[in-house]
Amino acid sequence: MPRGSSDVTHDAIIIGAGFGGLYMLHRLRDLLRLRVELLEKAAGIGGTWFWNRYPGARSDSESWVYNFSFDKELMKEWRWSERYPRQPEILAYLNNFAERYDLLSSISLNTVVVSATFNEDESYWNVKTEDGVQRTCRFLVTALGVLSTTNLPAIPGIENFKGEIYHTGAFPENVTLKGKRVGVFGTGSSGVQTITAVAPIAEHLTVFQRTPQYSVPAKHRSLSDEQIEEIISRQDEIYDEMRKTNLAMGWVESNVPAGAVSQEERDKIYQDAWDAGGGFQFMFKTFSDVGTNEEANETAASFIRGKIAEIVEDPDTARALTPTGLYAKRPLCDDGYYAVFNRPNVTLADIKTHPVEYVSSNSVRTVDGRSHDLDVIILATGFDGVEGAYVPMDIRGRGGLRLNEYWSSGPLSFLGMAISNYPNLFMVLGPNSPFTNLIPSIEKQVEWIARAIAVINELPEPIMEVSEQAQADWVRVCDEFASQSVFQKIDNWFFGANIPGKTVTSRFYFGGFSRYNDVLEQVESGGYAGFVLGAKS
Ligand code: FAD
Ligand code: NA7
Repeated sequence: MPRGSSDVTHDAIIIGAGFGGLYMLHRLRDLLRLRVELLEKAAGIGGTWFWNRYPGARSDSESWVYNFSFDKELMKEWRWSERYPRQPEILAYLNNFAERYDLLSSISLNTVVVSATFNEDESYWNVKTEDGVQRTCRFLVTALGVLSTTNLPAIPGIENFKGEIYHTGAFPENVTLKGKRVGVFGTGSSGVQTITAVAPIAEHLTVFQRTPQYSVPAKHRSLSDEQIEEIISRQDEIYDEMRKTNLAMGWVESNVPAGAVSQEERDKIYQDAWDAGGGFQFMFKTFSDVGTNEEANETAASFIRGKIAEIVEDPDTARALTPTGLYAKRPLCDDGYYAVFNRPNVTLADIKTHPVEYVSSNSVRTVDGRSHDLDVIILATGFDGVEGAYVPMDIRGRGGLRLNEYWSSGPLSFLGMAISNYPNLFMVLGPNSPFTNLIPSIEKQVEWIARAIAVINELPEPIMEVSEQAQADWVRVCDEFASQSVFQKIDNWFFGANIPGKTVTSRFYFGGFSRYNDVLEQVESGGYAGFVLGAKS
């Protein structure tokens, strides 16, 4: 039993029941034997995979690396049915995980955390929920997700719309779109998946496109029993190899620059990647510098542009669908996205050229005088990413310092897990966490935090806080890696550029999974270098 535990209602409180929070609960409750409660605002567990029930929703990390690797038995037992798992299957996986470890008994659903205040005299956190209940804890772990606050943009007159209206990131169950006139705003990853799935069932689909996207085939396929057995037999190998990579995707990134081969050879490599499927593979497994060098990037971009011209039959539609700039948004993959626009029941409304004039009770009118009659509007307009879920919460650290103020020029963290002035607060996937397939990074962080908490609990004064210097150094490292990436050269949610008024700055560590793990090990083996341990102030 940790010292001081009798003074507080809980040893630890975790917020968020996605991959991060669920695993954290298991580590702290079952391995460290702490008194823990997990608070989740949704009516069910699953995080992203609870909320994103839109048609076509799935991961584009491959299923066999989009799961927990710490439980080798579970990895052998769970049989993913497809290469890229669909939302219901990921949700089923997480429900199974929660049942396996009896996690639900320690989770309070429909519980929104509204504030958390650090008591400096007694070194505990006071956590308040919307229903007015207060809990106190030594350790507060936020696992709020990087994509859990929906972006509802100001589309003129949208409040007039009398039909159904949904955001992909808060999509209800059992929505019927068959035979309806559906409009989709947004052509990012969620939009492309939604559009491709809705086109065959809607009476009519109108796609309101602001920025055209580069997308490559996903090449979805189901996994045969033999393939599943083969993957299971190679799990250790896959995860060992993953530790040497940047993206933790379960394959090795290319180390050959695009300029090192002839155009003929280059096009063959792009064609092979197009045939094999996968957005991240197309950007990172083909050549080493598509994500960093503008000339190399253009070779990939022009290859995709050529494909759009081949696929889309109507030249005006093809032109409107073709991006002209860098291939530098999150790489997308799809199930026949561009071909959707050859269907007679699909219209592309290019709202960059002809913006929305207003939305009426049953239609969207654009400035070229066209009126698009709709029964349903789907907003695939993205998220207030990374720290977006922290904003509505009133989190106060030392001296009552409000996190929203502390982060007013952009979020600060050390390793994406700790914030100076906020002792004993740990974040899973906080700002400036690694840009990877996220489950391996979540696992690393959860395990690191759990070991840190075990160490803190042995201290005479059980408290740990990162220094401002270590935090500033980490932010600088993140800035340096980001400046090498093409992602920073266009408007991107990774940097906060999708939300009007949000500070555009680094929000991910682009130094890679392997290097990140090395840093975590160094900090830990160096006695938590960069942290102050056991000092109240
Ligand atoms: P989340 O799953 O987002 O869980 C956070 C939880 O915190 C939510 O349930 C939320 O309700 C809760 N919460 C937030 N604020 C409060 C509060 N104040 N009080 C109580 N509860 C609160 N990642 C990949 O690596 N590969 C992919 O292919 C991929 N595909 C994606 C596709 C979509 C459509 C989306 C939206 C995301 C995708 N992601 C992908 C990212 C995905 O979010 C992560 O992989 C992972 O699921 C995040 O888990 P998490 O536990 O960190 O957060
Ligand atoms: P994204 O990638 O942020 O995409 C949002 C889309 O919505 C994008 O096409 C935006 O156009 C569009 N958008 C945003 N605001 C508007 C308005 N006001 N009008 C029209 N269109 C708008 O979000 P996703 O959900 O697709 O993907 C986020 C992550 O979730 C993704 O990386 C995956 O990991 C899963 P823009 O490009 O800004 O012009």
